[in-house]
Amino acid sequence: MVCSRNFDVNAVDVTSSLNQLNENLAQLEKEAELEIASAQDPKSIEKLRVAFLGKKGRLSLILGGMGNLPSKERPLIGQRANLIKNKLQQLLSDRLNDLKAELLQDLLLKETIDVTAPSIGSFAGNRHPLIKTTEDIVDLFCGLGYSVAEGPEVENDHYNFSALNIPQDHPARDMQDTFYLDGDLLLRTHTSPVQIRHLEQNHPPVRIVAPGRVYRRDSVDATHSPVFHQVELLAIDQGLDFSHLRGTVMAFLKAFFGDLPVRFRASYFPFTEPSAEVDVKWRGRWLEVMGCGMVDPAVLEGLGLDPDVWSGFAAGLGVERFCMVRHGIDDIRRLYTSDLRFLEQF
Ligand code: 2U9
Repeated sequence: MVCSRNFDVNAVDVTSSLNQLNENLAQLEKEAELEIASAQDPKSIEKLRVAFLGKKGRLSLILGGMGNLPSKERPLIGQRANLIKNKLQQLLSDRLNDLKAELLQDLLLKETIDVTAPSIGSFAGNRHPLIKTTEDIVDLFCGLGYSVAEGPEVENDHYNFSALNIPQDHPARDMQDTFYLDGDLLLRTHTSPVQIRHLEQNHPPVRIVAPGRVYRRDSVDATHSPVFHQVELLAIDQGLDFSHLRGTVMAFLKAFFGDLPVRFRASYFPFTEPSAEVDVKWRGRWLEVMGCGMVDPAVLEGLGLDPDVWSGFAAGLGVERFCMVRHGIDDIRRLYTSDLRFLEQF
């Protein structure tokens, strides 16, 4: 008997190619699912995307085998491949989002601030001893009813010298002693110009204290610096005399140094008459701490104030000296070298 069944060899080939393709796709899907699920970081996700779905990835390789299929079978395989591709893309993207969320969570946990942890201390800055001393001095005068006045550090000849009755040939005007700038500008050698400017704007009675930086052409040594700080005070009223000056200076020195012996020595300044220098007895030695005097009538007249009606007293001190005495500092340069080991002590 002749076998009547027709056996189409080509049909067998097509079926096996189709099966093989479907099997490969199923295998790829399964493996990709497993590997995506076990990826541990975003980099691995990207590697998997390239390995499975990239141009030269496994899906493309499998689809390359579609060439063996008759054209009517291709759309079916193509559709299935697309479904798998979309599914894997979704899985990759979901896993990536999960991993990113986990990373963020880890980071947040790591960066959590334990508000109950003990402090490591604060590194707040400190006021410079010169500033503290200036503030203390100014505060004491404010307690006596004085107000603070300030003015420019770059001055002119009139406010720094002429208005203060300092003659043309006075040594302070010398190039050796004053820092001159262009024209008749200069760096103020004392804060007295502040009081002159204040009196131009304010009619007496006046009680002001003028703190600030001043400049003199001194060479640097243990007690001199070309830049230093002054506090000056000025009181103008009717009926002020030397007893008011003395009482004010004594009250201030007592408040600053405590109960120390104080002496007044006659002296000379062009802007005060009479003038005095004041010493305190500090650790067994007389120490000069300030100068003072009754405002010279020539200065009052220059400001349009009648010396028969108005009188006043003034005083000036160097803050560095006060600061050094108070803290036992032996060299003025220590106050300017910004050495933290020194500054942190105050
Ligand atoms: C006006 C009138 C008078 C200010 C004064 C001193 C005395 C004085 C020195 C102290 C140490 C300067 O830093 S120092 O070298 N100062 O001795 N200063 S009376 O007299 C004035 C100020 C303004 C209108």
